[in-house]
Amino acid sequence: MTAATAAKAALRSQAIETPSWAYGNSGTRFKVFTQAGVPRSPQEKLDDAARVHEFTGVAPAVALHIPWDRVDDYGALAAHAEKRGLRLGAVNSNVFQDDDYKLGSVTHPDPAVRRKALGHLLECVDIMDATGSRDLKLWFSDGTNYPGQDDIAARQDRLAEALAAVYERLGDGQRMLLEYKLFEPAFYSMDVPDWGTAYAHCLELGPKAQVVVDTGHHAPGTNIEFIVALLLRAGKLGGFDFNSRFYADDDLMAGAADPFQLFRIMYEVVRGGGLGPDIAFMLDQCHNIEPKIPAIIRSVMNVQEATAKALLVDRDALGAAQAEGDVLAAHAVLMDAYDTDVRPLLAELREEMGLDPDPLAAYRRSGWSEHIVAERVGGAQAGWGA
Ligand SMILES: [Mn+2]
Repeated sequence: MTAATAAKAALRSQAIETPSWAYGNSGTRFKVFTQAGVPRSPQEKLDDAARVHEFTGVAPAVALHIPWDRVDDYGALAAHAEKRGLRLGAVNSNVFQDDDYKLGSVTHPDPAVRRKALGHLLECVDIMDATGSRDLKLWFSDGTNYPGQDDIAARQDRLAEALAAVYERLGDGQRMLLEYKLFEPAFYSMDVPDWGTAYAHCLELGPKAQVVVDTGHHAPGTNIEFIVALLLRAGKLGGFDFNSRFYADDDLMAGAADPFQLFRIMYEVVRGGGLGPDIAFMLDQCHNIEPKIPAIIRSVMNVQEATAKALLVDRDALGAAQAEGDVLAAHAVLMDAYDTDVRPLLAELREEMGLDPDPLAAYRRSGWSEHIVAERVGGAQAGWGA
């Protein structure tokens, strides 16, 4: 098998999960901009996600966010997805938008607030039972703004207690993915600021607890691929939230700001044998100023391109150069793969999959964008409600 054939086989089975919230309105803390044709319901978000999958062939799952995607009948929502060739992916919890959570959720000093937050997390597992979702994604906005505001270690104890209660509730085949974030909304201390904190909690919990790496949640200059390699080696990498950042948690399109970094991350994934179903390849982005569906298609393609380049690294040549201590030759092997234009290979793959070689052009021609602008009139557009 040639390298290109092997790469295509791996790319064909890659599943990139798109986030329901990326289809809705979003913005910064200054302004949420609305767009015509934006979904008014979780069902309409799935209708849009189905277009992304239709034209890329590799985006079969959609992550939900509760309460933004709350419905009366989650089984019916799963059926709605299935009818469109999709499945419901990770359930994302939200314990950051109620007034009660001003000082934290599961780490709040008041036990009543902690109980409320835990109740929401357990509700998310109930929803997973109904949707057939495998992963519960936990991100906590919890933290403090001022030294002395609360007891740092006590907050870790409260966090551990809540995580243990959720872990206990997980069914067979279900997992919890713990996300970390360096700062924001808390500015002095976040309760899960980094991979090490997430890893320590997941290690204590057991095999169903895994770390999720959101590429936008690190300090500038952080070597994210090192974290990926380390977590993979420890069997604790549960998934990714892909997005791009220039300065903070910008949530821009994956691969837009630093495609070389995305390639380096995907190389560690390939090298560590992580390109399978055990790792969730999710997008976590907001499209504030650009049209949403084509932006998501473009992001999926960017992840595919980085993956293709990572698959083309000549591992034998790299290993030989590394063993000989030939610094420049080893670096050249990696760069040769990165510098390869993989767009023809991906176009070929799409044609083999019965797809248009150019997903963005095919989407434009489909008329879906005009259709939703004409059809989705009235009602309340979905958004993250900030
Ligand atoms: Mn995230």
